[in-house]
Amino acid sequence: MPASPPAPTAGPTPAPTAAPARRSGGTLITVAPTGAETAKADAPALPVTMAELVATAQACEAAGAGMVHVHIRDEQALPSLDPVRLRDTVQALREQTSLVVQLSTGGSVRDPYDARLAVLDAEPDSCSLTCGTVNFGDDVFLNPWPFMSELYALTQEREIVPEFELFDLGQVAALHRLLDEHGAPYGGQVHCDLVMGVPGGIPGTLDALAAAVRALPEGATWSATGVGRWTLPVALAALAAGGHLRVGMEDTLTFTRGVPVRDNAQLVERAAQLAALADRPALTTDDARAMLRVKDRTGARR
Ligand code: KMH
Ligand code: ZN
Repeated sequence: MPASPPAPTAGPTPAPTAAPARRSGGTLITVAPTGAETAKADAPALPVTMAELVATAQACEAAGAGMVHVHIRDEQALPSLDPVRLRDTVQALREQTSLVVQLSTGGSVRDPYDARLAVLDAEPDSCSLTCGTVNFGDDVFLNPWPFMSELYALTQEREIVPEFELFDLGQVAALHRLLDEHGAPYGGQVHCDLVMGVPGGIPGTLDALAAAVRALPEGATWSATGVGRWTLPVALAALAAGGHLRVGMEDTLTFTRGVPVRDNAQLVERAAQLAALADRPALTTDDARAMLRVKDRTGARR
């Protein structure tokens, strides 16, 4: 657990500065293949072993993914933040794919803060950083200011690019506070992911997406993720607004109404098709690295 909370400050009220991103350029497709919420028994295609995760990542890279957002599981396929397993996972993904490797620091709603901070010891290219506490179905996903603040400072120290996960509009204000108090992220590019449609968070509507995008810091890049039935509406709205896409079995298990997802690559293939239709085809992994300005860890790659 990080140090006790500082005295509340008034905090800067963010002016809505970010114009919707231009429609030019390609589309970063991030795949979130596993998550922490779904049981393997309920979704047999969910990648839970290292071999399954690497095979999924390879198939998703071939289908157009540029980055992989990783949650790992233990021997019983339960969510895990085991440090050795995390490090081995990063290494395996680096050796066997070219994807930008992003580790989740959100973990599951039951993971303690110290284990979530220790995720950075595995030296990923990127990590998720959720900008506030949010109701999460019947649970609460805890991200109090001291934790966020400590995690952000650690990303700067370790030269890891954070992806700011925004589950609600108020979290955009907390993102501005992070940037105001700690400065720019490693690499200088602020990259966000709007996670829309979580029960308790921001809905996956066009109005909500537009409001969130308007409030982002100037120059920020962003992707959007629609959970469950919000997957397609959010993807289409994000492309229309110049954003990037995150898809995967972490966020949806249904391909179309009543039809279960075959596997993660199927979701990436569809995202790549939508991006191509929008005349913003999927970015290569090299382009994804350049866009996110991740550290060159070539020495640690193949
Ligand atoms: N599993 C959720 C409680 C993240 O990866 O950073 C949190 C989550 C966000 O998935
Ligand atoms: Zn996640």
